[in-house]
Amino acid sequence: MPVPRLECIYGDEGCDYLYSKSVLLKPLPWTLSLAQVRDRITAATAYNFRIVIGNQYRSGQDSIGWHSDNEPSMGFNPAIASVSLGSCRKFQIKAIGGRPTDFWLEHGSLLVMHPGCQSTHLHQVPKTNKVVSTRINLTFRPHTGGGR
Ligand SMILES: O=C(O)CCC(=O)C(=O)O
Repeated sequence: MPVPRLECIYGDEGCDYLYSKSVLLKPLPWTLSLAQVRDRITAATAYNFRIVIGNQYRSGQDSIGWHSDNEPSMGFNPAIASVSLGSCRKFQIKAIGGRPTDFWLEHGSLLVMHPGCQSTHLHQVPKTNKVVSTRINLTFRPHTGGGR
């Protein structure tokens, strides 16, 4: 089933990422630029990351629906750091069963979802009818190998 965005993955060798029980992403090796961004986020947060998933939202009709990032391969209660580039898009987060809070993720912003967040909250980037050009989002994630 195609997703309404383009996606890619870079990371450590062997850190395959399975999501929705059906989509298997196999990482390309870290590029110098991605490794530099990763290391700056680690220096700022003290979290370590082994993969980065890139999403490209080509227009307002590209999106990601409500979900939590709780794939077993990231281990229990992962910390996830999210960098946004390009167009500003609305990011919504809500406690499970709760009401959403909106954040506007601007070019160059860093959003950190600390351990525990994926167990208690869902997040999404909804579609918009506003004219927006490309946005790229990079989510830096751990990988413990669990579940695969
Ligand atoms: O594009 C974003 O800001 C969120 C991406 C996301 O939720 C994900 O990759 O799981």
